[in-house]
Amino acid sequence: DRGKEKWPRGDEKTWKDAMRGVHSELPEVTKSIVNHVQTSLARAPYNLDDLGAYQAAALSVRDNLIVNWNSTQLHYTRKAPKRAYYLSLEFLMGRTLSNALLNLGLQPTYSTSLSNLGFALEDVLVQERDAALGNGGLGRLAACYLDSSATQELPLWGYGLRYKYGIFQQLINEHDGSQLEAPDPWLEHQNPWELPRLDVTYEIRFYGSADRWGDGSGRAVWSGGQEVLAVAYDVMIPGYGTKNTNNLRLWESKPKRGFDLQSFNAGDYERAVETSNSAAAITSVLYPNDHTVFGKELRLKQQYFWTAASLADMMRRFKNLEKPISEFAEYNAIQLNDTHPTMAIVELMRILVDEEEVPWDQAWTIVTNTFFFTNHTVLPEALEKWPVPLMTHLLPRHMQLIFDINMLFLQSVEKQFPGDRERLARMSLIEEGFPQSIRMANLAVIGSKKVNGVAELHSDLVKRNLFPDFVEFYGQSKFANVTNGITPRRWLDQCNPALSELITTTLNLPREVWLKDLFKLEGLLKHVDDAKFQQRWAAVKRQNKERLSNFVEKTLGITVDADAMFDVQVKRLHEYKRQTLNILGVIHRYTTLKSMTPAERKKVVKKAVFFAGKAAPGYYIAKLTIRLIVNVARVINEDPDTKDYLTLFFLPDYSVSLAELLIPASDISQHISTAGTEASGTSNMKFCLNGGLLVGTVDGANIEIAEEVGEDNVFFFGHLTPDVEPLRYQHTYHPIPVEEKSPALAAVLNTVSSGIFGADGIYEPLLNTVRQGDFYILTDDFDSYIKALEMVDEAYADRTEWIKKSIRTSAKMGKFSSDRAIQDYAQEYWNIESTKLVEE
Ligand code: B1H
Repeated sequence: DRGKEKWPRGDEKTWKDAMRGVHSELPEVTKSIVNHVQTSLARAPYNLDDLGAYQAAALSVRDNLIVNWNSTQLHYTRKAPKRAYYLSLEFLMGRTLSNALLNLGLQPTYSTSLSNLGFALEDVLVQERDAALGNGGLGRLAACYLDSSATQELPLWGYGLRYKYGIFQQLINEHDGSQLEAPDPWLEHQNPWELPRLDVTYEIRFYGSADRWGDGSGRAVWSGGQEVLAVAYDVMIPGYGTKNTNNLRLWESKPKRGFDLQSFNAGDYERAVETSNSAAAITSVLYPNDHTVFGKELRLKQQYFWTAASLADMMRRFKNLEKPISEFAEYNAIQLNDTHPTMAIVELMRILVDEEEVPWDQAWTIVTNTFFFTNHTVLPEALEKWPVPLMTHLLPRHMQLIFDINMLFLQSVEKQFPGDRERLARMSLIEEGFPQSIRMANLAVIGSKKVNGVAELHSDLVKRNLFPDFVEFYGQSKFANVTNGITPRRWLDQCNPALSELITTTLNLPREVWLKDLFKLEGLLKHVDDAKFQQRWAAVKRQNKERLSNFVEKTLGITVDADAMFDVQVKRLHEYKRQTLNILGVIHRYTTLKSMTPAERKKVVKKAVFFAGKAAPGYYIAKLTIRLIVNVARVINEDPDTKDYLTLFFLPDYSVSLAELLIPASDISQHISTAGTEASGTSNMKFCLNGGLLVGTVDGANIEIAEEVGEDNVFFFGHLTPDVEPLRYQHTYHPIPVEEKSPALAAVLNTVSSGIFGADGIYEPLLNTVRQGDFYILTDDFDSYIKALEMVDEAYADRTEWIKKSIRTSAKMGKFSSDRAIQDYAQEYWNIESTKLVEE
């Protein structure tokens, strides 16, 4: 409604002075915002709404970023340090304006200026759409690493794709509670944070034929086929408390000019238009299948298009240094974010061997000194394998190179382990079958200098279960660990300003200090017994719970009691993450409450349970889980016997912005994957940093969190990783009925089957994943899960003890800053150094 108010919305004199240019007393920022309203937006200040105010403020902030960005790039060019490149198919950036304001130290200025013009900064900030070019943890990790490397003044660029459509928007069908997907046209209202570089383009070839020189050099000529243009868009990445502003370069595909001429000349207009559509299709949409790969041609096209453009760009930059090609790896380190960019290894070989005429062995040495590979999952369905016929058709020269790389590699294996044919078959880049396929993980391992997992346990499993042969072949030292991290700028200061303020006053340190050195949080420990501080700490949590309650009331129309314990599980829907275990636990709590007398119920801790997360559009079981959650919520929230004690919410369309609202409001969050399946998890770190406690399995980074905060501050349950395989074996070959293993769980399954959350057996396929096979061992973990939740209730009943746990947890999160993680990569892997932009 405020948007419809007539001009002047703020202080009339401020607007008029700014417009007339009689404004010596006005802050520059006010002038700049008004100027952008009038010129860039071509709008009169009359009827300017919050969206207009956002756009003008963003453009004005962008002016500052551009200056810093330009100086930083010039500084890097002049200094010519070794650079690192982070190749990721996903960058889940979220909103930018609030982050840019924080990093530039301009938040107070813009807040005042906007307020003089009649706008509240917080209303303006929420106008921005999330940049959601990612699925989940892997993409958000890339975004946190960009923030940290700019903050640490490291010469690092990100390379990705500029998808026209990011992750789909999730809607919930009002009728049956199921997930619906809608496109995410995030670029609809122009994106002020990117700089189109229409002059930075590369031609990327597909198809055609590859002819070997036949001189024994291994060289070939690749020609014909189809060429597509890659156009650069640069996203500015400001560091916190520094002028250094790094770059994220995203490629957009478009048809090459004259590319369709042949078809036009042949009079086949329709075909010409069709091909040009197919060029644009490459960067049209982000694949929404977190953890699952399908071997689609378009996905391989995306991967090659992106890695080829990025390498061409790096090569051009390197050539400007006028160094011999043999020094490539002394100036460039390339981090592969999972196997998705593995084609970069082959493409660099192609450039070196075919174009630069570097002898094969020397080229391979350069390649294996340039690349570093991070694995993010041990789930077999996420291990990329491309069919040989597809690769041969789409990238014939690369297929030859892969065969050559493989042959030489297997020869070296044979030399070390003579006559071990099974070993050769396991280690080969080619998996036999009909058709044969290419094991991208094996290629990433042999083409990289180092391989790392993302938490201690995970890195161990990578060595033991994924690549044991390669560990034997190369030795232990090629395989290492870098535990993931999160940026405390977004995940504390921005999303929880009240807590940030309290920490600053309590530590008696400028926030610039502890936000750059998160270990400083340990200083909170000496205040843990201070009753005043405890009260303030609790008040901040309470305020954040109310903020979330207001949001839920606005979006779902249901009121939430902020006195209740807020229990949150938010992440992609996946069987291994076991949202099913959680919802079955909720039903157990519900039936238990139902069986109590009113007097007994009054003694139970009140609880509000929140779920959010997207399911891959083709993942039937995950979608069925959402449906169950939504329909259980509809029953529970209406039940007069229980609704004062237990409520349940599925918040649609989980996003970075929604996480920023949910995480600070959580008392307890759930990270309950089957042991050994969640590589790290990063939201666990975010919840703890914001003073939420954690109930979880002994998995991923949960383990290291417990090491930091002490096991008495974490609610662990469930079987350990070494138990899982034998239990699965038992489920397959000697199944024990659920009724015997866990009568409580059997009762819950029967409740769902009885139809009170929807009849006609719609949930049977989901229930059967537990009753039969039970790959994720819910029956084995259910009882200890329920016990852990009882312990949570007990602990929560003692408010003071709980608050102390909360303070202790937050105080020990230093290790999980992405600043620590990125320093680890910079020093132990990339060998790059900070280079501060100094004022001219
Ligand atoms: C993670 C993925 C992933 N691991 C394939 N693997 C994808 C794999 O579209 N694809 O093909 C997309 C994503 N994502 C996550 O990475 C892990 O599950 C988390 O445990 C981890 O915290 C995160 C960051 O390392």
